[in-house]
Amino acid sequence: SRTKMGFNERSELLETSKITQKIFKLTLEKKSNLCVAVDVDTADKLLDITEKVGPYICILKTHIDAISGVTEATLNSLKLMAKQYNFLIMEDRKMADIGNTVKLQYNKIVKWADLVTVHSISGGMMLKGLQEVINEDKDLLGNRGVFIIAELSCDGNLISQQYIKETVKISEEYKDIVVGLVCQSDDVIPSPSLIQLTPGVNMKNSEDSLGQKYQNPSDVILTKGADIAVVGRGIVQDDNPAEAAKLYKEWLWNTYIERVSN
Ligand code: 6AU
Repeated sequence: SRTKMGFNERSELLETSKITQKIFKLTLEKKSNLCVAVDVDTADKLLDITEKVGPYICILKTHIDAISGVTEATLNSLKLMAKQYNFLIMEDRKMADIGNTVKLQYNKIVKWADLVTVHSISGGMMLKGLQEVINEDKDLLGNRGVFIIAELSCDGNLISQQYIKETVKISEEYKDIVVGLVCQSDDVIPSPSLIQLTPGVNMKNSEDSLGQKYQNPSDVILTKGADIAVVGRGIVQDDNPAEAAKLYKEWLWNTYIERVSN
């Protein structure tokens, strides 16, 4: 099964896309399957936290539209740090409009973010819009990818089993740009060539006041089947984000090693 296979073996599958291979390779080089959600409110904090967690992560996840004072220079610094510390940048925009609108939005994001999240609510034509943006520039081909939201971690969300099934179908139709699914259970991902990204991870809390549900790193890798785990406030709001990132990174990676060696 997918969860028993190592990232090495999965990256060598014929159907694994170039950008997915790049992610697998990076996790193995850094021994990190930690994605940090830098959910802060100013550009200064974004760069400060990124500098601290950079060495421990495979993906830096942003909600850039929630951050004040972000300029071209901020994005350039972010890109420089991504190079320096060897991680990818994902803008968690959760795009959800018609193909043409998504294309306009993505034209801006594609310049600085390696990865982007989308909802599948609009169907396959939205993915086609993104594909067109990527195909227009040969430097982007193989260097850009999409995670599709198949499940949400919060209480009361409206996603149904049917919606999940249809989402999985779309992910298989656009394999050259879809690197994986954002989901909460180990039976959603249809193929070992796709990556399971799972948020809702915290060592100290089991929920927040707005319906977010948390599990610890072991549970999320072993029970939920996450390949890469997303940690936000558990790291960003810690007194020592670098130390916290290191702790999460080691716990998550050791659990992944345990999972694939049994
Ligand atoms: O660890 P937290 O709760 O501070 O942050 C979790 C991060 C946030 C959410 O926008 C995001 O993960 N997220 C997502 C993603 C990654 O798409 C999906 C989901 O179901 N739940 C969730 O929390 O930046």
